[in-house]
Amino acid sequence: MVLFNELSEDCRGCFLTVSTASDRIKSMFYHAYNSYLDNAFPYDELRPLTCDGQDTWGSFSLTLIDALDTLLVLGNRTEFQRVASLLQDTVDFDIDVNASVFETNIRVVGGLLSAHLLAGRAGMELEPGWPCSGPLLRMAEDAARKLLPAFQTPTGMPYGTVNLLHGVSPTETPVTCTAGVGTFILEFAMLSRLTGDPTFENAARRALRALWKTRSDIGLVGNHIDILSKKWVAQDAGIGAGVDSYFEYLVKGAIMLQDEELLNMFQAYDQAIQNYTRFDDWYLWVQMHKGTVSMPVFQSLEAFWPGLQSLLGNLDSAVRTFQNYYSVWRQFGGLPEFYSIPQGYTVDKREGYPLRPELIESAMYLFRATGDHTYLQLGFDALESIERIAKTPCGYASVKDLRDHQLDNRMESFFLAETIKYLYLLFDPTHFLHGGGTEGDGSWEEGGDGGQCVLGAGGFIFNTEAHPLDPAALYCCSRHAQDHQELRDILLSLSQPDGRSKPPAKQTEDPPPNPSDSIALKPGEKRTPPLLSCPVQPFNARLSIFGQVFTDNT
Ligand code: DMJ
Repeated sequence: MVLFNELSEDCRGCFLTVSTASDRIKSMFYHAYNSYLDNAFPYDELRPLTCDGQDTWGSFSLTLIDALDTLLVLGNRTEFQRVASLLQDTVDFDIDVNASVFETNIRVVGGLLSAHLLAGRAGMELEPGWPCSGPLLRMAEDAARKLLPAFQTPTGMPYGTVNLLHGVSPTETPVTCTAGVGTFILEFAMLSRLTGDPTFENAARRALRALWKTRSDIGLVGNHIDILSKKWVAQDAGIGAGVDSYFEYLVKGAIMLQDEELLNMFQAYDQAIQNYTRFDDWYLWVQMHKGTVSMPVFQSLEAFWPGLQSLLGNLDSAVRTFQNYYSVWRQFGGLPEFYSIPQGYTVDKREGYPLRPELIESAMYLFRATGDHTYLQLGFDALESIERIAKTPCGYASVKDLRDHQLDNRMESFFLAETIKYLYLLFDPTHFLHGGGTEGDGSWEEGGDGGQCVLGAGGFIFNTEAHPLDPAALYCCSRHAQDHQELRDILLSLSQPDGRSKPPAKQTEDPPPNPSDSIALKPGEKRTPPLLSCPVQPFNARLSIFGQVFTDNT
């Protein structure tokens, strides 16, 4: 919670509002959540105007899966426990449903993985060996396995849709959006490291590398690609719809996995994006081969970009871009899906605001990085607008048109997974998800086979559906640690001057290495700098972390 003495003079008048913001956000959550449970469960989504439910992205009680970790974020451990058990009893992925590979991954696999990793903190009874095993992990793995047939293509780039029972339909279109190819590495790498099955991470990496090779001579990617022929079908390059989370996952994948390859990819893209698409701190759409402007439009999905830039330390431009986007919010009391920059107005048939989180997400990162109360103000504005425009007796409805406040009969699951979560976290800068461990609430747990790792002691990485993943979990499971040791042995043997290989480690005698062993120097061994390093920073600067503190030592 933000304290009174932390507020600037001009914001002290709003102290009362600040102090009650968290309560208001909780009420918002429970109004939406209880309405879903009472009227829509087990359907995917609540229809807030007719007060009933509908299946949308599958048929797996999507809103409940997506909302599960938000319950814990708001401190409701008992309901988290109840729902985690309920989902185990009721959700079945063996269903004859055509599902979006992308949406199922970010909402279902991401939601279950995150809940699995938070289960200890939520007071659930843990299986021996957690987090390397557990019922929610098995569910996440089960769901992800249903997606794997989509990746079995000659290029490694996935189809956009898969039937959960029968695999990819022979008549399935090979055209996938860019984000649909490149938004898997966070969930799939975590899943591989926890389960010991490298298939998921390999599939995600293969798709990323294939996509990278298709960039144009000027370094841009388009919007939709034929994953069989590798031809770009939609050649608009930008940072919004169809592309957004591809860039997000390169940055967050680089941070979570300490992966230089992903960071290099993003930095090359970022240079091209800044050169060709950025004008006055807006980002336009351009033709991917020529760099000529194809659409001078800002899309609400692009509003994640200032937050992402802040993770890289590009604060000045992030702040200026946020101001542009916030001016649009103030003009309409929400972000229209499309906004024509030259006309300063909405675009025909794109006047809606389906309660998206992106601007609030950026505000959360930028408040953490700067402490500037502008970002809290955006939080107040969002709270007021959503209550005033979108609240119905039965939940919150997507705004069909921000000009006249007509509503749509839909409440997307990301409203509970993301919008409310980021809003809550914006007003609670000491929440464990911002830093955790001794600097946060002092609570962390040991996990892994034989208690090999410490969870919850550092920062979390949010997947694109705002499901927090604990990077420490990557090093918990011996099946992964053992692979790591074997790889290390091979590399060491290759580096022997006479090419002699060392005998492989005897597994019966050599237990899997403790993660901390892997960074201990052996006699005569020389320390090489890590690819990415995070020097210690005062807690307040931690979120800019990833920005100011992340240094590329290569
Ligand atoms: C969410 O499902 C995710 O944030 C995704 O990356 C983009 N669209 C919605 C929220 O707007």
